[in-house]
Amino acid sequence: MTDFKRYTITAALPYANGPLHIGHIAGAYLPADTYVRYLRLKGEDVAFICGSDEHGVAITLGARKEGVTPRAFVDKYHQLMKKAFEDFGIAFDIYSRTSNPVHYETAQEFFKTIYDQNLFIEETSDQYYDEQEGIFLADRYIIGTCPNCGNPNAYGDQCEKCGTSLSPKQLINPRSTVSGKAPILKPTKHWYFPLDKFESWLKDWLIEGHKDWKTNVYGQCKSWLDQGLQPRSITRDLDWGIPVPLPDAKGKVLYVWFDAPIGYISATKEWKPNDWQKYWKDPETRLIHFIGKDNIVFHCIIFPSMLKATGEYILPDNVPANEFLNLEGEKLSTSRNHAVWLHEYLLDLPGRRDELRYVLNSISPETKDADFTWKDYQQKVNSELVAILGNFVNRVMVLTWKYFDGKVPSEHELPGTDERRKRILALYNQAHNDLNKSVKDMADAIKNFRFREAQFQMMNLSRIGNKFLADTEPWKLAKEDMEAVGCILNYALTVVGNIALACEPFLPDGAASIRKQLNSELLEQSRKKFWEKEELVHVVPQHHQLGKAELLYRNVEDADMEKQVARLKKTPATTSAPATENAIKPLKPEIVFDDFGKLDIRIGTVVSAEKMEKSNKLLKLQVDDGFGVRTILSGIAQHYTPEDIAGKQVTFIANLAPRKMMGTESQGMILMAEDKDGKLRLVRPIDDVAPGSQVS
Ligand code: B3M
Ligand code: ZN
Repeated sequence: MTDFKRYTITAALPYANGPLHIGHIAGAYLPADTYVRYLRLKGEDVAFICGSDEHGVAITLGARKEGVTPRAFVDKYHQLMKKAFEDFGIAFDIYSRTSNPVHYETAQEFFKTIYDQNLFIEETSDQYYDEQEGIFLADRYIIGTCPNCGNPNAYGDQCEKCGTSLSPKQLINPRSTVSGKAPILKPTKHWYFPLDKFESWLKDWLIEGHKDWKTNVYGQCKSWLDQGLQPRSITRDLDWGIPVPLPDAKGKVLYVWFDAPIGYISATKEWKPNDWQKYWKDPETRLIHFIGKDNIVFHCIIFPSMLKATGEYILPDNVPANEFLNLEGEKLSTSRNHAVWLHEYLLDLPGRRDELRYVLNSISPETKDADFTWKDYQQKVNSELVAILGNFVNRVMVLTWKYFDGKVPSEHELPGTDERRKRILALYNQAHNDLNKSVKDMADAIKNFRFREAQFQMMNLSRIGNKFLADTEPWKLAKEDMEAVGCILNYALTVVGNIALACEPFLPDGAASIRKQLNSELLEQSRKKFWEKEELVHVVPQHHQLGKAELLYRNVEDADMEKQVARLKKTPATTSAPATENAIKPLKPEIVFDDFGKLDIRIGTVVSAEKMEKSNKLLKLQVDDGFGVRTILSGIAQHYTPEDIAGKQVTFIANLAPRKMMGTESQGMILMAEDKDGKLRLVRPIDDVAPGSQVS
């Protein structure tokens, strides 16, 4: 990694059209916050920027639904989100909003800078217009049938079912979402940003220059660029938004996706009015955008082109976008109230912020969509946070109080050569090596935006600590060798101190509690050294008086979880599910032919099938693959009996790395189609073919 002088870290500006839920947190804010905490601990100069996105049709439509003005609407949700972020402890340097005057100025200036270079295309064209309401119908004001997948309720800017980005004219049978009427066409003037002119530059900068980006991000960008870019309209006929700063543009405002990312810059200005430029204009500043996957093109293609067009700003060095989080096996949905709302969580489960951070980090949708369940939450808290980390810290504290009145025992080499002491020394050496390795791995994972892995390595410190105690058994030595007990606990306290340092980016409340218990100023002083050297540091001086032991984490009770699950089942009376939602999953990002070519898909004949012992999901199949018979385990026991499937032809992936499940190796994967109600059905040829036939 190149050395940078400072960091500008942004997290997507959430629309001020509803409260925050755990999907938002897992997607952008928690990874950003964890990363920023890490940078600050290292002593880096960081600007951590966010704010509410208050423009666009998401706002005007929401306000209309609630029967209030857009201004009142964004005021309400801005306050709600700001407070929830604060209460949850997301440590932004500033949480601004795009209706601020400084943002209006900044966005208009930005527009003018590009306009003055004659880059925009000005064009009058026919656009859909709702005669009854007297408004032009852009983006979400218009719905119709998606030309790509046939979804009858695709929006004018995007089909949410297949993910295709659309323009209103592509919709079949368009109608206004306001009046429900079919629109007429009416001429109107707009300004277009010539994305096509940036295509070859983007190929150089992004496709050639940023192969280091996450594959989900890089792949989406590549597929956009492969399809070729077109000019994009950056203005709208709306009465809510930032006026286009030109004399002949009455009634026109900037398109929300033009102004919103500029909001990062305006927020920085608001934070540091006299010193903001270095965070945006100095090439030694590293700009990183944390976002969810639905914002990738805007942050990787459109905004960088806008920045480039001005010639004044630095470009993002990385955009570690996350995939989506589901809840209890279903898509999170605001309209169906299928969500865990952050402000409600904080009210219902007070004093438990670390738990949510921990669970969301450990299932972070970094490479694929992930699922949050309350059962898993309880399990992770009780058997990991409480039983591993909390338990280790507590044991060490309690033992030190018991044997040494809470004073750190003397620090000395363990003298003597008898077998027992030699064994303790060997265990100490082993633990020390393992701990240092975990610290290194943790830091490496953070640097590469792999927070799941990083948190796992952080937890390893407690795992290793627990093992060290279990192996050395200081409580058994207490009668005969107090010197050895002292050595063991002295080292265990060092581990506790280093855990306090290591867990700060992930579990800030737990870290504060350990600091209080250890009561050592050295902890604060060693922070930077720990994160710079990425190895254990000296943190608890001998004879130092510890604070009182307190429990770090508490078990989550069944009753707490039941209450949360019951909450989910309640659908609010005011809203009903819109017609656009159904069980068909959105299309995955486009792939190239080579990606497909890597799969070896074949037809085989099931020679025999049986239930796997002790599993109610798996069937064990013997499949004739043309070369011989291979064993494939398939999770279809609830959908087919062994008799149903024996003798049938199946489609399977023949070159998937073998995987062991319940002690048996599975040599491939049977392909299934999942019905709307979750039922699995075999995929197989209409006519029998020879076993081993390749599917292409
Ligand atoms: N408000 C979209 C979203 O919330 C949008 C992000 C803007 S980031 C500049 O998904
Ligand atoms: Zn579609």
